[in-house]
Amino acid sequence: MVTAVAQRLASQRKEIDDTLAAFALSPTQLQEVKAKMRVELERGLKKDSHPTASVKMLPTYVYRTPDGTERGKYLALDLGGTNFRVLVVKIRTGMRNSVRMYNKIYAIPLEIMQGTGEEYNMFTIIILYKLRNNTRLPLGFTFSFPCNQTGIDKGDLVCWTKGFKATECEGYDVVDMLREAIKRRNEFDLDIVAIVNDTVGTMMTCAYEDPKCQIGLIAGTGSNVCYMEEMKNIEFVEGDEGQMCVNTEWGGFGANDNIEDIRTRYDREVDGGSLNPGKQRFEKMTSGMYLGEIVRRILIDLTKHGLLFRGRITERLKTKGIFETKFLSQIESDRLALLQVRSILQHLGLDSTCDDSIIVKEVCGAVSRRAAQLCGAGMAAVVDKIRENRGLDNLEITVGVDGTLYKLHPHFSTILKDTVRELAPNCKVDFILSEDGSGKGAALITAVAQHEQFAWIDKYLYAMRFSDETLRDIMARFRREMENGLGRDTNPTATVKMLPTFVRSIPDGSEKGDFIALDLGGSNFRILRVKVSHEKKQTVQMESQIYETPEDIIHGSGSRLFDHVAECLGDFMEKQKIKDKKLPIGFTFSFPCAHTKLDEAVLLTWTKRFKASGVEGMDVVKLLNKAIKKRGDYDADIMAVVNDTVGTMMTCGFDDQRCEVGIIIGTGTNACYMEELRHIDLVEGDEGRMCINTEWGAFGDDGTLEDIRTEFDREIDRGSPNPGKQLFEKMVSGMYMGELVRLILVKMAKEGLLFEGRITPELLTKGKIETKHVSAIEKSKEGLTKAEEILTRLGVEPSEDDCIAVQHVCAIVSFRSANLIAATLGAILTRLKDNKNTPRLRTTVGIDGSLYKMHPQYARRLHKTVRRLVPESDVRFLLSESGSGKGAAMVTAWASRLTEIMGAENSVLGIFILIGTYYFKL
Ligand code: 0WK
Ligand code: 0WK
Ligand code: BGC
Ligand code: BGC
Repeated sequence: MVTAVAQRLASQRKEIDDTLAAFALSPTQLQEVKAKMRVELERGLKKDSHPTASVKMLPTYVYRTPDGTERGKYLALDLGGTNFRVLVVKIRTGMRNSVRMYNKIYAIPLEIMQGTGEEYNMFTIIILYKLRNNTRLPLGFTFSFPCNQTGIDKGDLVCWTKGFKATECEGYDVVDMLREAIKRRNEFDLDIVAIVNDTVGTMMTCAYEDPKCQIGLIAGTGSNVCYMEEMKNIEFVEGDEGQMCVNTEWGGFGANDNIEDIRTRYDREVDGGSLNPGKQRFEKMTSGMYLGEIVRRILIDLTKHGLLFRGRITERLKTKGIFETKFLSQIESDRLALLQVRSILQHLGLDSTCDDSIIVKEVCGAVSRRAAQLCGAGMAAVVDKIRENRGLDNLEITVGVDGTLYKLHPHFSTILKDTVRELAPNCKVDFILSEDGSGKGAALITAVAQHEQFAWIDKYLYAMRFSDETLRDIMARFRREMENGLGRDTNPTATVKMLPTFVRSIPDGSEKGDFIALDLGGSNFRILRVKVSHEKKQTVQMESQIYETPEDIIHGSGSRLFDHVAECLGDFMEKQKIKDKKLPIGFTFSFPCAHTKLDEAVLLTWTKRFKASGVEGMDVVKLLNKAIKKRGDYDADIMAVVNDTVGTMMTCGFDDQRCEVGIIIGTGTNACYMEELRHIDLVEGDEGRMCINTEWGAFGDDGTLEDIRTEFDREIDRGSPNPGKQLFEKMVSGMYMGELVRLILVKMAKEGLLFEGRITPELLTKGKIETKHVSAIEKSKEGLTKAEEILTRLGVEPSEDDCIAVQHVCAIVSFRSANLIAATLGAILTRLKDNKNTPRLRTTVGIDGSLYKMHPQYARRLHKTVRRLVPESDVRFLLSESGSGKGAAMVTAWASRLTEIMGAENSVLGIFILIGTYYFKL
């Protein structure tokens, strides 16, 4: 009896061993697998055999691993593994580990994975739409399927694998499909810069931490490897220099029946029952999508033979896919007692004995062990290839790994590593797990690609990109110009005129009254009524009206110009029913004026579009008073003339007492700040401060910026109403930025770099590209669409790449402007810091101007560069909401009080007030 039971058990044991023996690969067999894999790697690389190779060796157009220079913010899509993830990745340069990520995981319904291509694309878009605020970011698309790439952002899907089978996708460019679908939906724009395989994303993610990482392995739902191959070995891709990452797609290994000797009938059954029979044979022996299914089929077989579960095959056991690979990982875990194995089997509707559990564990072990060994053999082929590529006896290299099977299975990684060590003894191979997934890697590739994509433009316009070192040099140069302007001896020849404004402080809250403010010189001529009152707290009411300043007026005679101003003022006072009143007027006149006092300002030179004759060298207050007198229908008292920078500083100073700098970045550009009176040689007195109008627009008029001015800047200047003047302004301000871009595009088109060399009369027309177009093209969502619209209007029939390139050209030109202004502002800030002799400057900068306000990225770029150039400062940037009119009224209030005081000089009360004010104000 006993012998019969023992015999039965022994034969059962033998039957089980025989079944599992097919999964036990001998070292020889593994060596053979390694050798065959190696042959397939080579066949995949060769021009002739590539088309028929089972291991496809697909080029990825990724030429290097990260070098730490990558930076920027990117969107990443990660599709094809267990989860569909969307990420926003922020990469900062300098410290190697500075990558911030925000991600969201979405489940992909089966009906999408196996529906139509349209449905699958729509699904992707709906997810992206949820992130529409970020869609302006360049996108790196991790697409974990075999793609025939012809560029970093071009890839035809060779075939679906794993659980995907969406129709009308295979053979099509995945990026184009998504772009088309987005266009059709027309809800947001997307700049897909790169498509990468998950192995490549994983390699890049890990290489960011370990530069030795040159291989990416996925052991997850699917199985695949990529590595950095020598360009000269990739025969079907042009070029012999350097390296390119190759996506092996080793999942296809065996398609030419060369591993039939080790494939078991269970493998064939699984293949037969899969979505893609005959394909991905190696993957079906090694990856998480199939291991569970292999086990299930073995269990069925053993059960059929009465070797398991008392020969009872339950419905559930017959259910395909019921035995997931995660159960393997659980069952094989050493920490799991047999009882727990039984409860897993219970959960699968299998009533098992302890023996059953042991056998199931064995089966799982056999299947997963083989999978790990096969991957190890494949990996050994890859590392040996790399070692030989480099002509080394010994290779040290790192493999970046990801995938649930590798991460969750208790033994998979160890067996894999052991196999590699045995089969590639000359290679010391480290494995690092990708903590962050391939999304980070995709963002790094996007950063590199974007750099590459724009590298030719960056090279072309390298003269417009400045390192911080250059910016600091420009800062020092401007600082010197400031000192020249302030010095009595040097001022006459200084280019940066540092004009005293006779404004001695910012508002202190005591201002009150009813004023008129004229605001001339920016893009609009505005007249304002400003009422400052003190009920509970100081409040300001403003009413304003914008008036035309027609071309013929600003280019005509000075008297016509001031007649026009006087006429508009009359019209405004009419509408305000104050023609009978003589309200104090503050005149914002946005041009360089030499003041002798607040209400005496001689125009030094016209800038921007203004060219009215007979005004330069004249006191503009006198000219305006004369025009008003000539009318005789109302009386006015011009109490102060202020530059728009001063008006802006005063307007912002009304809300923030720390404000001591005013900047305009609009049609023109300029800055003022509060300087110590003792440093202003041209003005008497040493006590207190006075606001200086720097007129930084003229920086460089003496040639100090020739080394950074480009041919485009010179062309702008040549075509301007004031050649040789305002050279700094012409490099940075709104009046010229659009034209700068146009000139660059003309040259690039002439050299065939854009629009296939198409040059149209519109493109050749001065002023056809305005700065508002530059802002629109750099706008978040619809930037590229705007580019297409604007370029189409110029008749150049732009391609998608043309639009992206033009957007980058706009970015370079506007970035240069923000950087240069950050440098000159930096000089003012360091001067304020030195004046105050403080280790850390805390100050507020009031800003206005259409370029700063309208351009989507300008403010952020300016703030960032200023903080980098002047780290020892806390600078608040305060946008002037109400324009400089309010500020002009503040100055007028002060001027009026001064006049009152001067007027009362003769009266006793007057003297007391004078003393009082002196101590608290001046
Ligand atoms: C995480 C990566 C993803 C990859 C996945 C593979 O971010 O790109 O596809 O690993 O592992 P799986 O999810 O298929 O197990
Ligand atoms: C609005 C101010 C005005 C200034 C203008 C500059 O009220 O004084 O001249 O900003 O910006 P722009 O209009 O030249 O863009
Ligand atoms: C795909 C590969 C992918 C791998 C891992 C395979 O099915 O063909 O492109 O890298 O799965 O996700
Ligand atoms: C003028 C400045 C003015 C600036 C901004 C420049 O062209 O010279 O006085 O502040 O434009 O409007």
